[in-house]
Amino acid sequence: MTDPLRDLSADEIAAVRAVVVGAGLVADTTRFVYVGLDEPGHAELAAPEAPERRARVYLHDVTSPAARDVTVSLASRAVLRIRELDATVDGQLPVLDEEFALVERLLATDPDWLAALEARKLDVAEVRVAPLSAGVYDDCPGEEGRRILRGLAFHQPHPRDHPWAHPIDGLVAYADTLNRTVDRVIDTGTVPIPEEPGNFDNPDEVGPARTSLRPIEITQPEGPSFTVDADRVVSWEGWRISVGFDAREGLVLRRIGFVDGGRLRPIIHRASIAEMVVPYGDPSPVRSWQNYFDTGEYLIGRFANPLEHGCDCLGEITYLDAVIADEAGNPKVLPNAICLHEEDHGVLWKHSDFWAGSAETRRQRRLVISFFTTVGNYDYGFYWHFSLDGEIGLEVKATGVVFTSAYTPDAAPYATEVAPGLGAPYHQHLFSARLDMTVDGRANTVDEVDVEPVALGPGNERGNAFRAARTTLRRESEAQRRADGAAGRVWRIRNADVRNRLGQPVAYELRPEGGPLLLADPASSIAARAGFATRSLWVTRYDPAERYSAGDFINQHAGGGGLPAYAAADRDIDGQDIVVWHTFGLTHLPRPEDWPVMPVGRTGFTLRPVGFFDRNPTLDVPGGGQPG
Ligand SMILES: [Cu+2]
Repeated sequence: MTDPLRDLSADEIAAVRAVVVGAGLVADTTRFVYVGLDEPGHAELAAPEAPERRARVYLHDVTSPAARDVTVSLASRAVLRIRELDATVDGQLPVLDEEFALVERLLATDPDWLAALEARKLDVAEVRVAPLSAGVYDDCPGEEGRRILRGLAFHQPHPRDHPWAHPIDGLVAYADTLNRTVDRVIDTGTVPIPEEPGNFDNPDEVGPARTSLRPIEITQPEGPSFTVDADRVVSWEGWRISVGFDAREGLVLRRIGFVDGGRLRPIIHRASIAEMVVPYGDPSPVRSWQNYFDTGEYLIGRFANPLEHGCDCLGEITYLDAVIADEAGNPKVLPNAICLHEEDHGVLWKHSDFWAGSAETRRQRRLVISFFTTVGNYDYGFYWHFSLDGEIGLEVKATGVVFTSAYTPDAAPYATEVAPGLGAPYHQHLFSARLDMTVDGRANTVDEVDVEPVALGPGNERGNAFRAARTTLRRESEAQRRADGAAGRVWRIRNADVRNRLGQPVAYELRPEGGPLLLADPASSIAARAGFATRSLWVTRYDPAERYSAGDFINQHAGGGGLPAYAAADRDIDGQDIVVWHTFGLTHLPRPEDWPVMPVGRTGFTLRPVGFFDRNPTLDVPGGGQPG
């Protein structure tokens, strides 16, 4: 049987388009904002008959407020459901590709905008405008129900110049992309434009390339140790992982399991980054609205980079293409979007024994499944790691160009001067991992485990005692937790019905980095819109409709959706089919070293087996450096 969870094929995307067109839902002005698999839920997958193959389609009209969330059956070639979206309640569908250039074009003929540029002695032809999601603000009256993007401007003196080096501060414009009008131009006064260029790709500016680096070659003469089958199931050293890709979430890994004692043991049914947000911390009136939900507002998957061998990935690489829909609803191949490779990861275990005279070392390896995406000024790499010892990790790499401002005394508490007169406002990159857990089955329970000292007294006369305090999170209201590095806090996802040889419940442990959560005030607009980012951990009862951490529709949505709404039901999560959601991220105080292009900053989390195996599962890894 073909995999019911496989990505939509190019043929299926074409069929979805034909069904939607046949149903009369598509005019010349209709755009396919998103087309993706409407995944069969757990109950459907468990049923004896094969689940219905469905797609979900977001349709937007570029000339009217009509927006639809459509479900299509590929089996019956029919529209199953149409949800008409109400912009005043649901907000707007994600930002379109074609809107990226639109804001700049609308502004180029606006008298107020031209006057503001004139006052700064700037030629409009040399001014680039970043098309930025608007958010929802009480002090922007009249925007409700309309499709708004805000624009911040940069000077580009020549076509190869990186405009980020030359922010035109004190100026912002709000545009209505549906009515193609400029709502407001706010000019708080001329601020000197930083002049030093930031062209990291120009040898005349950065100097000649160093010649001291000698080649590193990674060779695997017998090829990698993994295989990928026709359904994109990767098999590697016990691991089984189905690799999927979605225009919104990017990489989606499904049915992650480990073959142990000849038996495939499930661990995670589905893992993805269900949302991410980049809130900025500068209260300047021209940019205090800056918050980008790169996943829900821009759809990071569709901007996946074509990866290049020798640059993005080194060694023996397997690339997979991804297929998404373009804005006309036609299939579009993203070549080399996904990279698979196996890498050496230092020492796995080692011991030289004083008594037994043994001296053994084994090397760690990991399987890496990754993709890179570019959203505006930033580039993000998402690297899932699977190790020989059963550990799962996600490392997110943030690189690219920091968003910039003019560096002024007012900005000083909220930005770093990264080049003369050039500021980089403080901001956060907060990610939400959705982990549909199936540790040896669907019935899972989460325990919070802290280490805590024991008071000196009877039974602890020397005061050396400390213990692990376990608290079972029994309901959704109890499962909205913050990381606590000082307590070594972890969350153990266990299966109470399955025990290891020691009688302990089998478990995987989520180990957070414990960086800052959302720093914006709880009463702020962004705190309502990014409620997920106010907690490190959420656990919810599985519901196939609960897919996205900030809700289905994010762009200009007033907030309250996603995790806070899902968890409001306060369902029982003890020994149930549960989903674990983890917020993690970077709080970025830019450095001069982050300019003019930022060395990769890293964040992520790990999931580690705890009593999942009966003992160290890597005793059979051969020594001597290389097998054979
Ligand atoms: Cu950053």
